[in-house]
Amino acid sequence: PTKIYLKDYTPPSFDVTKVDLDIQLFDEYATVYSKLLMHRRYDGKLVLLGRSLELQSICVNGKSLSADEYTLDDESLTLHDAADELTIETVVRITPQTNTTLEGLYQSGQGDELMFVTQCEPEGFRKITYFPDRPDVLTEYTTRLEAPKRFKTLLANGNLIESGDVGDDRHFTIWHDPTKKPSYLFAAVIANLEVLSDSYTTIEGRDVLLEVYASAHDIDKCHVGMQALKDAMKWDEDNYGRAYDLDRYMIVATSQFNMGAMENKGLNIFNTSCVLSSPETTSDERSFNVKSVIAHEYFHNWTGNRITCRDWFQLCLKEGFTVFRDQSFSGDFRSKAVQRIEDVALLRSAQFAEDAGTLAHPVRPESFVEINNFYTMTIYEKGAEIVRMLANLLGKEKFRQGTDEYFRRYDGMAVTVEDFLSALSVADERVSLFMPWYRQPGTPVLSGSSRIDGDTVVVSLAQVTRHVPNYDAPIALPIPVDTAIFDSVTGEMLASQMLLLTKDQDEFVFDGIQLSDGAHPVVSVLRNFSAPVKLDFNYTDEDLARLVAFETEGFNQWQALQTLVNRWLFGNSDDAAILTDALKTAVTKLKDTDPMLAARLFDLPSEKELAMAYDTDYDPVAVKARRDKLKALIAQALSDVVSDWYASLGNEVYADTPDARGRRLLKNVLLDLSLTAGVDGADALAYEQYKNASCMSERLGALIAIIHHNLEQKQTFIDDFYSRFSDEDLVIDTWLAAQTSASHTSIDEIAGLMARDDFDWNTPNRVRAVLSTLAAKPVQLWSEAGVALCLSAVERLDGSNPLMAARLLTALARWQTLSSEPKVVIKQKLESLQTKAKSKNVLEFLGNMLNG
Ligand code: B3K
Ligand code: ZN
Repeated sequence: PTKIYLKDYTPPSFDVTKVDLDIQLFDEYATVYSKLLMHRRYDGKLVLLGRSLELQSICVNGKSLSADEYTLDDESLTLHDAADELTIETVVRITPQTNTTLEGLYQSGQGDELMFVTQCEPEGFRKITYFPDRPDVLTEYTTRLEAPKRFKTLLANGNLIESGDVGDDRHFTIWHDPTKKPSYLFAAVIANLEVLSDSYTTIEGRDVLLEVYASAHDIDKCHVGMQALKDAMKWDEDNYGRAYDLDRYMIVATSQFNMGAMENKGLNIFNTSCVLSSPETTSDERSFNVKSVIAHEYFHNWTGNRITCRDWFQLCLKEGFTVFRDQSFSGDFRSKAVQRIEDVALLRSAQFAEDAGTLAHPVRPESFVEINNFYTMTIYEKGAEIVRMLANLLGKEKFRQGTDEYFRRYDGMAVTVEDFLSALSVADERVSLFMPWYRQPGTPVLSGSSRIDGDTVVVSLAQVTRHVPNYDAPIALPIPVDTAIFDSVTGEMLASQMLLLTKDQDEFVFDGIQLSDGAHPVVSVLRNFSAPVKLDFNYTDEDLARLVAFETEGFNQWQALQTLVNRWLFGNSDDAAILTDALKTAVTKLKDTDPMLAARLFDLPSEKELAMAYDTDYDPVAVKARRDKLKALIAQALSDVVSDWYASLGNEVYADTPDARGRRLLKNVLLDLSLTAGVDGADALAYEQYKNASCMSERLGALIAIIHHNLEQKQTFIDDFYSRFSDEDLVIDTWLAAQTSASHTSIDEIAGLMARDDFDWNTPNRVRAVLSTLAAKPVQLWSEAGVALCLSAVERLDGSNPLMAARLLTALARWQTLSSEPKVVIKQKLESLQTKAKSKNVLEFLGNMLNG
């Protein structure tokens, strides 16, 4: 497969000033008429991109072209002699009914819920019509949709300008989008949906019609999403001064979708899993995720749509910034510390793994084979961390000054990461130091120590980043290290400062530290996880326990405990008293004031995250055993209080507040611990919680506990859950995941779940419910049968949905860290897949995995 390089970027030779589209849907195909007004900007050929299109006719300036006037291949249509101004009209036939790739225009759902939707980012528009399908070609779109009347919903971007009948059985709508946009933001929906409507008046006084479209069965699950949309609109006005710019904002829910959602201009298309929510069917975690994703897609309207990417190498320009924005938004709607804890836990378990494996790449890559393979944790989450470092370094006001400048300068343009940094530098010139963060792969390791000298505290810091093969030798990055000093006796904070390490190593001095009698300074570094690095600091265990007790910043309070946990997991001692005492004291204090943070204090790093510690001879069974042992020790140490704590949380009437969500989470954690400790009557508590559940979080928490602890009545509850929710696809996904996730569920049993009639390979949510859950269970995943199951799924999906196939394959990216015996077997399996796979997506990853 051919690689393309950032350094080869050239601007498009033609602009498209306007495009008129007419998409006519029939039972077995669709016909797409397109009229492009094009205008030459530079010398060069006129190339339109197209894939899987059947060209029926082409006219230039009203004259039909003969075959020798253009060249056609699988990917493009090239005009031999293009004038400087021209109108190109094409007619193509496509077959959305058989398009299983979920890119371009495709069929989703079945029966009453059958619909046709588009997914164009990054290169799906070329599967609809011939077009210069690249993000730096911005165009004004008018779209006519025509379909049988049984599809009552016909939507496209922008404003509805006309609708009517075509004969007795068919009808049409015409939409005009006044904002110029890249083709990847085009969207169309042909469906039979209900709509939930509302309105929002922007700070600029524009009345916006808000619509969420879903099937009749799901329309009552759209209220959480609608509220999230209104909250996001207000938040972007308050925090970034950004108001919405059209008269209409639509969200459409669809059940077959490759990712979470898509920010098409004025017409977002959402995976049902990221928009539907009701207390009975949706856990608190999923419901909060709905809010974050709705906000994310809304925020793209400014960071992505109005200011877009010049080329796909700049993907982090829109994704990193938008993730940072949605994280900040979400943190304003619950405990900020918990928000940060979750974001960091994801970064560590998924992005650090990427950076440590064969698929490591920079936040702004310099080459790729298949751009769809680069919608990664690195681009999104590490991209967000870079923006966060800048935001923290600049402080609220200066960061706002910088983003205002960014929006002022580049509105309506397709730009680069350099442009972004250059706008922010207006507020603080240190911004430009951060460019290497975008270029250099690998996670820096920050090590440090502190020492005291009279009333002076000296903090020494040093950094090192692994040399990722095929990249330049790593250089020192600017690392902001938010640091505070506490008095070990009183717990009082004596000093705090954002240090900026810009060299390989450096020392930072805090003068005039006034300690109380007999006290020593307790240094707390990397507060709020101020940089995406691995930290190794010379804390004593006793000082970590002190930080658990008195660190005022919730993230580092949690982190202090996590550091004790990690030390225990990688140490030889069986004594966990210092850790369990600190945990018990902190939870006692927090469980009433911040129950969600209290619940998170019980976190143990996931098995996947622990795997990161091994570059060779990784033994998943030993890692899991050590982790299970710690969990048992914690449960034992708290067994005298867990039942009381659980009881004190009582049975509440359902409420959707951060506090109530926190108490539900804490209840589930305590239930799990009671079962781990073997507390008398814990089984009965689980059964009771299931039966009396006021909402999905309580019911699912109980179900998971019942399954994971293999309780006697397990099957009864599994069956009950299934029959209660058999017509709720998303809940059945959860049901499959709950069973797959138990450590005692074998690969055979997992294969059994995949052999069920309702297991549908064309529905990514269903496939992920099982296989992404398996990916989080290293012991089974890395068994010979686990690898075989995973690779057979990749092979099967390689033809029908290469995006999903490649995504599943990433679960095996760190295969080289295993010991030599399994490695030999896996290598053979990967090589054998390499001879059979067809898609660029899978082949690019296999190439990296085998040679990287
Ligand atoms: N921009 C889309 C992702 C498109 C992925 C294409 N394979 C969703 C988002 O990040 O908001
Ligand atoms: Zn995004």
